[in-house]
Amino acid sequence: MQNKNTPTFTSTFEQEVYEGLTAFPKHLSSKYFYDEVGDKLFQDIMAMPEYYLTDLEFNILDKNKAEIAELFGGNNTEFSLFELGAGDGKKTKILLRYFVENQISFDYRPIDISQNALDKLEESIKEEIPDVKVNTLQGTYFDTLRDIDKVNGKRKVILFLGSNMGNLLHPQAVEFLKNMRDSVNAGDLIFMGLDQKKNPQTVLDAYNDKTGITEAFNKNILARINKEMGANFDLDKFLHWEVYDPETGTAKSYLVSKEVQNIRIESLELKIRLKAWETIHTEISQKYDDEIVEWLAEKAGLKIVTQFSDSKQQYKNYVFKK
Ligand code: AVJ
Repeated sequence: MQNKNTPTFTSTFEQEVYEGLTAFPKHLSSKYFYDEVGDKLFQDIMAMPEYYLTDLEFNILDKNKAEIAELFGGNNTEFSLFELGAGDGKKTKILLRYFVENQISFDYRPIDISQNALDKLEESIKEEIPDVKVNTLQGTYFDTLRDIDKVNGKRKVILFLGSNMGNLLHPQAVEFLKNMRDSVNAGDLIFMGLDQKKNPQTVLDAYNDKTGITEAFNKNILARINKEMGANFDLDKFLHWEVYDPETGTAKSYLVSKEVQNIRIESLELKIRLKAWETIHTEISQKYDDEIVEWLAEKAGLKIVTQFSDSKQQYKNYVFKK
């Protein structure tokens, strides 16, 4: 509902910023971390020693590529490999390369909201693994997932790597998995990376690096609001604050205002006041265990086919079917 004080929004980003910053407590969605600067910062995060997730998943894929290839279809079943939010495809390329070298029949269909990211990915695959048939699909996961259902014939395998589902609260994750379930047929597979509960210090360090890369990443949402909505956030007046609850497995990121601040957001015609030490919640990064994953899968009507893990069970790739 719109009253005379709410401006007309020109994007969901604007609408969600308005709603999040006029709510109590304040919040902003981590999906808005990612513009060109944010993408670059996330690349830097993946390269940090503290951010263990990327290396663990890379090694799990590398170690198990033969078994994964067999599971996806081997030399008998032709399949389409879809990927949600492929990024630079560094991890996926391990599989793509192995599939090509072993004459496995498949095509690769990365899905991303950013056409620019897809173009870069396609170009790099054409250069590094030219034998891969690539078809990029631009759009949001959910809309595109629905479109996936229109692709008939071949078996569908959906990749969702990097513990990206961890940005969702459990009820949202169940909705997400239900959407996945609705976009696959019997015999199709969903291959998903989910970071596991572990030493809480290890988790905390991954989201609180001393070099300040994660801090810059978290604050990039304010930088975007400054740039795109004519706001005047002073990034230095916020602390990057990370907490991890080892009971629930939820890591939460905040921006904490170090002093009283009056902020103007021009295109929203909005003025907000932050008290000293007031928080803006920006992200959750959920850590899982088998019980949580089994519960989520069950609620979404999915079955766990198998799982792959590192030797210390710090990260897992689960395979689901309908
Ligand atoms: C891309 C959502 C998996 O939550 O671990 C990295 C994003 N945030 N450092 C994560 C992120 C802070 C990342 N995901």
